[in-house]
Amino acid sequence: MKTRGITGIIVAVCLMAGFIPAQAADNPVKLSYANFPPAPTFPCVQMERWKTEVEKRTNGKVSIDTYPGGTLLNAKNMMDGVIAGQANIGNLCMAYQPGRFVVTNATSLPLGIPNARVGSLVLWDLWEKYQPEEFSKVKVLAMFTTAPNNIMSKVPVRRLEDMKGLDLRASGGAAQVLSAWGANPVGMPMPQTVEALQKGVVKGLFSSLEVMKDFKFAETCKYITVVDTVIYPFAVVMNMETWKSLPPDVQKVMDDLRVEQSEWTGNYMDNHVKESVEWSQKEQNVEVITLSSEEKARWDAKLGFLTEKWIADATQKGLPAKAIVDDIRTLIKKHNK
Ligand code: 3IO
Repeated sequence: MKTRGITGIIVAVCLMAGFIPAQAADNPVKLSYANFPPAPTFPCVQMERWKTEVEKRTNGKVSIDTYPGGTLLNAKNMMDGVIAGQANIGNLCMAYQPGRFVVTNATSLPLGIPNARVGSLVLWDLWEKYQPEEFSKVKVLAMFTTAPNNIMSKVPVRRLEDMKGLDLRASGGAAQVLSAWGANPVGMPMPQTVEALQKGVVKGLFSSLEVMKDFKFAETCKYITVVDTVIYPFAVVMNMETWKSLPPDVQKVMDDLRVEQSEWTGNYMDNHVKESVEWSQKEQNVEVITLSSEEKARWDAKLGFLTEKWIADATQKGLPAKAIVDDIRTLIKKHNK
């Protein structure tokens, strides 16, 4: 009895003196965060930014161990790994499982997302409005997109005819765009592309241009053809049990970060694309090919059917497909102001 009373007094004194945060910092909630590409690439840069902000804003109550480079979960088992609790948090590219993320992958239809900042905000709003079933087993912490994809290749692509049969790496909606242009899309997650290019399995890739610098693709791909067409959508998800176990003040920090983190990542991507293209031109002698407006019109004319086809397929799956596409168009206008 007597001892308890003394303990109570000690606790009370500690509380008054504000010692509790220090104690919490000694014993923080530890979370693992898995990512599939190497540390210097944009998905991992945004992961480190989120980690830093959460640790700071929770005053050390939370500490996050990050696992870049597929060391904990890889590109294709990210979603299932997080659902199963192999990692508390994971970052995934939705294009790697196109049939699984039908609603959010509609952002990679050729609807004119102009940059990653707008793309990220559009994707976030779309997800929030439709809350598709495929995310019901996880807590969504951020969503963002790449900048529009362009062609990076070992051989110059100056006209639509140069695309015929060209082996280019791409996934999901971006791969369908390549097919429509007559190229031969080869599907694989981004990290495998380094070796595929070296071995000559592909002659280039179709993705956002920051990879020229971050993966050093500029060393093998000496040509960029600017087509600024579709984006790749990404999500950051947390295991639902982990989410439920977090104290409300920690949950609030993470909730308040969701849109901010999504937009931050879009902005980072847009700026980094510029840097990467300048570096590729100056340091790697890369040629940037732009299409004349007549030539670009020929490329665009090949893509019209993709959205119609997506609407037909998604309608058959019972989705409000037409409304989803209309919403994406409206959201692009809204965020592009
Ligand atoms: C991507 C994936 C990992 C690291 C950097 C990246 N930049 C663009 C992407 C998009 C993507 O996943 C892809 O397959 O092109």
